Amino acid sequence: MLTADEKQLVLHAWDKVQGHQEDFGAEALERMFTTYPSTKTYFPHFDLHHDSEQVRHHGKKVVTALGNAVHHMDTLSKTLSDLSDLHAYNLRVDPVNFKLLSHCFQVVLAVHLRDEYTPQLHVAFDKFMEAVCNVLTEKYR
Ligand code: HNI
Repeated sequence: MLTADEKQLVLHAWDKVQGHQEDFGAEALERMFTTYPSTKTYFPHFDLHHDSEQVRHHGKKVVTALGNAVHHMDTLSKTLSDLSDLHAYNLRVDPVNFKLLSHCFQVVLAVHLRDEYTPQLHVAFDKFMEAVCNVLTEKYR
């Protein structure tokens, strides 16, 4: 559970992501595909090369969904219900992969926010991503 202060930290930090959804999302995906190549198996229909339009477009969708979650942290299950259905019933992404993307997205934040990505923001963001991933995998069984 995020404390009220942690929620504020995440919400405030999101101002820095605003406007960079596509860049940050594409970078997080590229890091995930490069560092954990098995994640590429879910995207056989994508061009996964650097700067691929498909990856950029998908990255924007993922980060936009995260932004929606940031703004509805108290109702995450409801907010992410459709995405939870999609990942559990249609895509069947093995839940271990969510931690990998979550880690890669945090690396992107650390790289771009630099000194502003404090240990306090790091823990708050980690808890937020864990909450999102829990919702996205809660319908698996
Ligand atoms: Ni995920 C589609 C959000 C983790 C594989 N995913 C989406 C879409 C969003 C999304 C948004 C687009 C839905 C739509 O078009 O209606 N995915 C998220 C979020 C996370 C996440 C917020 C975790 C933080 N997805 C993952 C992971 C994998 C993954 C870890 C696999 C490694 N997602 C997919 C695939 C699709 C997808 C595959 C369909 C892509 C396509 O367009 O064909």
